[in-house]
Amino acid sequence: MNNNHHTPSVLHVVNCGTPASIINYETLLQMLEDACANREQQSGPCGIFYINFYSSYLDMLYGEDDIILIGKIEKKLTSLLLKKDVVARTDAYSYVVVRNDADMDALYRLAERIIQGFSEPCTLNGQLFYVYVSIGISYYPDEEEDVDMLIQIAEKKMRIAKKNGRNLINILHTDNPLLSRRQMELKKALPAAMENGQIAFVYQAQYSHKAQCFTGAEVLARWRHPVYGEILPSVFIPLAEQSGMIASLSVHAIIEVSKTFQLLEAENIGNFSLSVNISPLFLLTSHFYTTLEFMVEEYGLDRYTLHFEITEEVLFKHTDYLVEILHKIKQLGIKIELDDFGTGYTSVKQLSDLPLDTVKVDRSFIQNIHAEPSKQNLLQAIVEMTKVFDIDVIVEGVESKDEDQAVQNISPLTVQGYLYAKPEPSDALIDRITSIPQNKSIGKIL
Ligand code: G
Ligand code: MN
Repeated sequence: MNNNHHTPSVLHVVNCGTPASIINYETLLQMLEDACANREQQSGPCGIFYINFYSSYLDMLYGEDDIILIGKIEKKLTSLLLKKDVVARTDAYSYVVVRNDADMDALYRLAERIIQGFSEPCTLNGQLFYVYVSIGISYYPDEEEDVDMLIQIAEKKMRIAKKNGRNLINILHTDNPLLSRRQMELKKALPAAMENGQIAFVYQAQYSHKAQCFTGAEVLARWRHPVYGEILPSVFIPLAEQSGMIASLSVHAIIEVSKTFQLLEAENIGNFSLSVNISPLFLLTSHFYTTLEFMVEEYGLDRYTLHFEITEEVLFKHTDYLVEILHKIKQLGIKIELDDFGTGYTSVKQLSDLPLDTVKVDRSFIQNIHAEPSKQNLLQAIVEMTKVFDIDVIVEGVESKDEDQAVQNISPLTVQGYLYAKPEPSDALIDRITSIPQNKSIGKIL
């Protein structure tokens, strides 16, 4: 490779297989080394995942069975990755995956996707068993610039995760010995935190360019921990999901939201939507619907514009059951928003089959959209496609006026992002929306 490189601003390790295909480990190392050497400046870190699979059933496997199981694991793993990801096997049940240009949240989400992907039991020779996943992630260039070291760090983190239990992700620095202890501590503290009000809910207003006022808000959970300070949902939601707390957290959010609806009503603001993120793990439990039905009745939620946000991830796996449950949710008067749209695998067929009201276009499509025609084209295509199915579009993560203008040039969409409002307590939300005359009149019309 010559030295006059005009490499893109991201670490450019690209695999051309479809979807992700497993390559030789030596080749992966070489690709990674070349990419590190040729990198000019970064726009997002690159994540190196060290993934180990484990099952107590492994000890019972002989010859062919071993190969069959590895085949199954690889098929599943590659189906969860993107075409651009690079993946290689390092030993019997371990793999290295390289994901480019992704922020920490996105890396964490990918790790979660992998863990969720392997949460279904596996069958072999008429036996049913679970394969557990331990993941360590190191990231370039923040953590280390040397390829061997990056892989070693990821492996070390994976080992810590594996030692601490099953299906755990370790993304923090290894030199932080409190990491896993802290995760465990948070997991244990979660039930009490919910009871004593440490988990609070904030609201991020959404501005409609068409109505020229705020027409809704997304509800986001925050954990204000007395020792660790603010803990982000990306950290504690997975812990809640792992420890079976997710249903009660969602119930808690819905009850909070019903109180905020009452506050809005008192201010004469009607037709203002509040969107609650619903974890797929809660949605898919057998008690989900009865719990929801009870709450709608108890809190009179059918009077309000309640929305549920579900992630694309969930559609990917359980479509038949989901279509049914989503229809039932809608019959209760709740609208459905598809969150992080564009990052997953939603097909056009799913858009037409599912009773969706809104798609929320992921922030990654909006970042720098004014300077990237390909992103403008994508958004344009999404707007046109969703129109066919009578689905609304909310654009997430608008941070600058340029981005906002570029979005508006395509269509007068509803936008959510720091440019308009940050997540804030309900009283601040109400101050914000009542300061706009149109919002007041919306209330009066109703
Ligand atoms: O995946 P979901 O859409 O539920 O995530 C919403 C998250 O995005 C929240 O944690 C919120 O704080 C964050 N967020 C909202 N608007 C912006 C924005 O304009 N920029 C960035 N970087 N994050 C945002
Ligand atoms: Mn959301």
